[in-house]
Amino acid sequence: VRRLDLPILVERARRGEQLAVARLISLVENGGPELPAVAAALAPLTGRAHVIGLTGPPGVGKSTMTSELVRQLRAQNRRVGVLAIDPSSPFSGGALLGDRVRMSEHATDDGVFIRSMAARGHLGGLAWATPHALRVLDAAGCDVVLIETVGVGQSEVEIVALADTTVVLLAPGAGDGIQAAKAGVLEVADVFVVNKADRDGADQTVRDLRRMVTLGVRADGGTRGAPTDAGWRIPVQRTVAVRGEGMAQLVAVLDAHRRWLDGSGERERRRLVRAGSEIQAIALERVRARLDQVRGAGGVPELASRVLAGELDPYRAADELMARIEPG
Ligand SMILES: Nc1nc2c(ncn2[C@@H]2O[C@H](COP(=O)(O)OP(=O)(O)OP(=O)(O)O)[C@@H](O)[C@H]2O)c(=O)[nH]1
Ligand SMILES: [Mg+2]
Repeated sequence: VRRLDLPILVERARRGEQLAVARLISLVENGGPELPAVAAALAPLTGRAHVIGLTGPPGVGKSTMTSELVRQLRAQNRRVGVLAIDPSSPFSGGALLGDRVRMSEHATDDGVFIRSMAARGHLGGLAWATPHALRVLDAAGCDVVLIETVGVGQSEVEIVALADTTVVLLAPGAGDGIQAAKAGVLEVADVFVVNKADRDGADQTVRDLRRMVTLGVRADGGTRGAPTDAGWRIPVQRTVAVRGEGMAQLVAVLDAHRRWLDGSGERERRRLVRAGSEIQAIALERVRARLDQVRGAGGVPELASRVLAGELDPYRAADELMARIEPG
């Protein structure tokens, strides 16, 4: 992108032009030298979208639900963005193809912006690229942005931390619940959904989750909606996503959470935390790059051989390395 193209591109994206939105997301995803300029151009246009993360074990129905949520939100004439994070896990092989078929009914709707992002090949997963893509969709006037991730590891939990509202999907049966608990996704839930409620054991799973929520099984000191009267009571919604059942109720629950976030100041607090970690990540990346630039005497290989030779301990070596990048 030539320098002068950027304001035009951003203006087109702001008006909701699909091509401009896709182009901006590609730009930020590639992490090129335009990144700071793009971020600067988008910054004044963001902060409106309700970012909803959907996570849960493989096959629980996240993509089906995402598609159903899009349908519901479009019926209310809201502009919707979808980010599907492909974790390149062995579980999701071929899943994206099915998702494309499912999503194809929305493909010609100019009020829906769909993007798949591959986590593979990025150091540290997608954590750094996702906020950029979110800003593009936010600036494009999306009222809601849905992020779908498979809840099987730490990187998914990190991505979920980008959401205003985190929905954890489970299916009937203890196995899924235990799996989710192991992955740590239970602790980040603002809303529980028991999907596949057409299957046996749905009542039991709903009961288990409600009990868990009532007991306040939270690991983070309660700032993410502990079940107090003043806070947010984590709802447990039953759905049959394949039949669209429970979806209107789920949309109402999500809207209620957004209102609670705004009214309680919690949305502001979460956004501050998010902005802080993004600044920190960018700064750390810069420090790392500057450390890498120290070559020859005082560079890492040279310091390492001095540590091996017993001339230096690793702490003194780190001091010497840091001294080389200190300003002045
Ligand atoms: N019986 C039943 N099946 C469902 C329901 N929702 C989704 N499914 C089916 O479950 C399968 C997996 O659904 P997906 O939406 O692809 O699940 P996912 O969580 O996105 O899967 P991954 O992205 O691979 O983790 C599909 O065959 C769906 O048709 C439901 O409410 N009831
Ligand atoms: Mg999926």
